[in-house]
Amino acid sequence: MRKIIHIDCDCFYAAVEMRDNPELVNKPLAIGGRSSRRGVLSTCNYVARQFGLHSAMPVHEALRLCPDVILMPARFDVYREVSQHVRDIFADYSDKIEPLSLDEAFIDVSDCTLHGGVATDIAKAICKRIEQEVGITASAGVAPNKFLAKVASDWQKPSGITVITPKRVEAFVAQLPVKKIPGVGPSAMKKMQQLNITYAGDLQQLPLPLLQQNFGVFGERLYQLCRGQDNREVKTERVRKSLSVETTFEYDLRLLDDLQKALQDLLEKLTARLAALKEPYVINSCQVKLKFSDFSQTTKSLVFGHVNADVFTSLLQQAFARSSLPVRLLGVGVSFKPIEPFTQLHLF
Ligand code: TTP
Ligand code: MG
Repeated sequence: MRKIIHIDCDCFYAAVEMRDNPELVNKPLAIGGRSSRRGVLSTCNYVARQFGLHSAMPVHEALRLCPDVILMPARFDVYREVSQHVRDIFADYSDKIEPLSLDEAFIDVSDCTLHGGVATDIAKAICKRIEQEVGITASAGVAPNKFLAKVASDWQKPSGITVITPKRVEAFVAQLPVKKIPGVGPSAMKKMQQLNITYAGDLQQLPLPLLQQNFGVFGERLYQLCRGQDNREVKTERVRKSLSVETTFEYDLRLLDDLQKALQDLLEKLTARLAALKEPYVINSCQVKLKFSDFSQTTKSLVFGHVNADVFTSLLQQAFARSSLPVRLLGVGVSFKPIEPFTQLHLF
């Protein structure tokens, strides 16, 4: 029995904009729109959703429903960076992580021993850390498989954690509207209506051949999904190219001394994370990242093959000298050399 967590950040692009400009928090906000070529919203915050706005809505319709909506252009570079930060948090709990997009991922925590191995507590910890360390909120689904975990993360958005224990699976799918099943689009929904089917529980009454007759190859999958069954593994990402850890301080730090203390903690964490890596690696370079109180950031790196405190201290000093502002975030990381088959032989 697997323990799968699906995490999906709440109104992701809009959440990042609200984080960086808190004045937007209680106002209707949409991303995309005028600036995007297709003239549709990428997403909008939950205030805007109360007016009926949603992703992929044409701008003119959004403005008709909510004339006061604030339209902002997307800042993909920032979203990618935030996404990486969220993924770095996941990596503390498992190395079986399958990102589906910038703001969502499956995490297989079957082997995680943190929080007593209790998947619900791990999900709570992850969501709390995303809020505290990244400054946005996420929702989580906890279940014995990917299908149920994904449906669950959407169940109580925003900031909701929904748990479907193995015991609850049967009752959960009985009342699960079929339109919530991934893959059931408008044409499948039309068929469902013709067959008088509303819930996954209704679908269970149909024998496999009838499902195949009505839904083609998707029929067999539906047969499993409506019973809450899904055997798919969490597929981990390709080759890892880098590893980093960072921390956002409760109060911005002004003194190099204080940063150096924080650096030692981070290096310990980095070393532990490296030691826990299952795949072989060769370090190519070391990097220090600083984010200042105005959110500007700088990185300083050096081609060097080990995690060495003196090297990181020197990188920190050079990065710190680049600004007179206090520091809100410190990060340390290493990048890996691609491993040739020949080198790999030696490592194994
Ligand atoms: P979603 O997770 O689908 O949406 P969301 O995070 O904005 O809101 P929710 O709280 O419901 O999860 O998508 C993640 C991001 O992907 C979203 O912030 C913007 C982008 N996106 C688009 O650009 N176009 C789209 O049609 C959708 C659905 C998302
Ligand atoms: Mg989302």
